Amino acid sequence: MTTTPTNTDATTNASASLPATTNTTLFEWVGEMAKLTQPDHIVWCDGSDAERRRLTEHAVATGVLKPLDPKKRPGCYLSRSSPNDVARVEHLTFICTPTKEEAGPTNNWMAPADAYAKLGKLFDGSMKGRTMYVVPYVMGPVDSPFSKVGVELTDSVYVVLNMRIMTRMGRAALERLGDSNDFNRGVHSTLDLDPEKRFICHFPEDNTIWSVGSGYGGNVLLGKKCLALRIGSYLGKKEGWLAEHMLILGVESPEGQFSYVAAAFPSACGKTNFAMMIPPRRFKGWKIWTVGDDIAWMRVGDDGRLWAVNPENGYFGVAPGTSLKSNANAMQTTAKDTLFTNVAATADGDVWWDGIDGEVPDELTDWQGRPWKKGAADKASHPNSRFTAPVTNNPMLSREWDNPAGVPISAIIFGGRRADTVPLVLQSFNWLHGVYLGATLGSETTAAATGKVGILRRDPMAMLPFCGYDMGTYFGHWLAMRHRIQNPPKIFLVNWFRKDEEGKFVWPGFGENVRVLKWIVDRARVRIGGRETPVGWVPREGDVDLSGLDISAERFEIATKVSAKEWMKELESQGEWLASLGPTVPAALHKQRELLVAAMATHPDLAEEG
Ligand code: OXD
Ligand code: MN
Repeated sequence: MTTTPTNTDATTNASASLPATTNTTLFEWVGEMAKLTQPDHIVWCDGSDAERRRLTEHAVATGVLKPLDPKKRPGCYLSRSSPNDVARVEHLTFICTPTKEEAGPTNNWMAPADAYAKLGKLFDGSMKGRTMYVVPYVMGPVDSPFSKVGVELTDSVYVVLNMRIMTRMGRAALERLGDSNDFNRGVHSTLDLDPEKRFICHFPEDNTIWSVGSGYGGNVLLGKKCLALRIGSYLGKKEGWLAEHMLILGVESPEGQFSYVAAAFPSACGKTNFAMMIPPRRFKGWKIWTVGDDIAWMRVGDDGRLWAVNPENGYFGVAPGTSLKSNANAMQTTAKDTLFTNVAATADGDVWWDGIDGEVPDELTDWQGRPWKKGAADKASHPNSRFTAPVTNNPMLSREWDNPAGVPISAIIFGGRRADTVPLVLQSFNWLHGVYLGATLGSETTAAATGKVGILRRDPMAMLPFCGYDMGTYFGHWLAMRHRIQNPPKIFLVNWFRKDEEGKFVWPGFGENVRVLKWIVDRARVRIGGRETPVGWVPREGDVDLSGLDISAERFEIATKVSAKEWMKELESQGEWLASLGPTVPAALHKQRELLVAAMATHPDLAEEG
């Protein structure tokens, strides 16, 4: 079945716009999917401004988007999702590899034939009376060998407009694809948003993603979590690179020296804020440049170093908590040409969310479009409300962000939210130990995420919901990468969230984290000291520049303390975690743990701490 490049598609009776390609594999697939979903119209997206204006007008006319005040938020719109469709749905997300073992114990699995049959039934006629948009896109700089092409077929104009911000979308993608059949095949149909008919299925062997029954970001903007991470990690294993849930930033020293780091934090640990961090005034001359805030694709360069690109073109960030204090660059980034989802609206045509600067207004329209009064029990903005903003709005966007070669990574940082045990910063002894720190990464839940506070959830490399294959095999791939990287980045663990005995945060966080980042970069360049502990290197008091910061030597010691007692407990829990992942966890990681236990067990502190 082919869709021919004519104005009426002979095979489906759908009217079709003219595609700018002669790729017959692509036509055949679009035709096949159109035959299944039966749209009234097929629109090939070209990514032009005229198209954006036309689709935005259509979205406004049909109530999908609400324009905001053009003076307060030029080019900005608000969208409200169905109240039952406000977040990623991990329990409805499946990896459809031929065997369950390939998906591993941390993923939901469905046999590919069963998944195609089940979702095929849901897709059958699902676009009747609707338009199918053909959205070609590139993840990564258009001319980069790192990059991948995807095509998403969707019946949601909201998806098209978001994909236009989040990816390099349209004609450039078709040009890059040419006549190749190497593209990700994504199909998305909104259906009636019944959660019983909601599935996000990944077919790594077919480079295919099928998503039904949702209209929410992470489930339907298929380039992001689905392609760039789940399918990406699978391709990375196959092709010898890494697709990671990591921000990428550049640190510029007062002397103008640049160092690049990649960092993985589980959701809700302030990744976007870290990627856009503004150093405190006392750290004059230091600048942080954002390369990416969520995903890093990393390959070994000809020089034997690890090079990273950000495959995305926009930020799909959590709005609540974003303010001038926590992230002034994000505030500027979202000042124009931004799509907001599920935030509250003010009477004068602006947006509002919990934690934004200024007084809470007396009255708002809440994220469900209902009148809201100050002091009401329900939140006006949904805790997972979002902004979709182009990277080019970011005043601190790295000039390297679109470099086809990427940026050379000097340090990899893993971080979580831990009230105890994990020091402010810890440097691994070597790559294997660093991979161990990533594999056992954990973070404590916040109320926003689960309703329960302080439960430790292991989230290896922050990839638990995003690894497209078996976790133990993924660790093996990380270890194997060491043999390809002659000059590997140093690996660190950080924790901004340690508390004292009274439950107060020990470290001020936010922009002050640049002090830790400086130590990390200096360690990576082997030009600053540290103290060796049985579980890694930590800074001594004089190693971190604390000038102008009101933190006593005692508190810095609490922040960087490695307690033998806490670590013995931690190592035991890490052992249980690794065991729970089954037989594919590399023996080297188990051995690494045994070494750490042995080193800790003989540590004199253990006796002292009692
Ligand atoms: C995200 C996430 O939305 O990690 O980026 O949950
Ligand atoms: Mn993320």
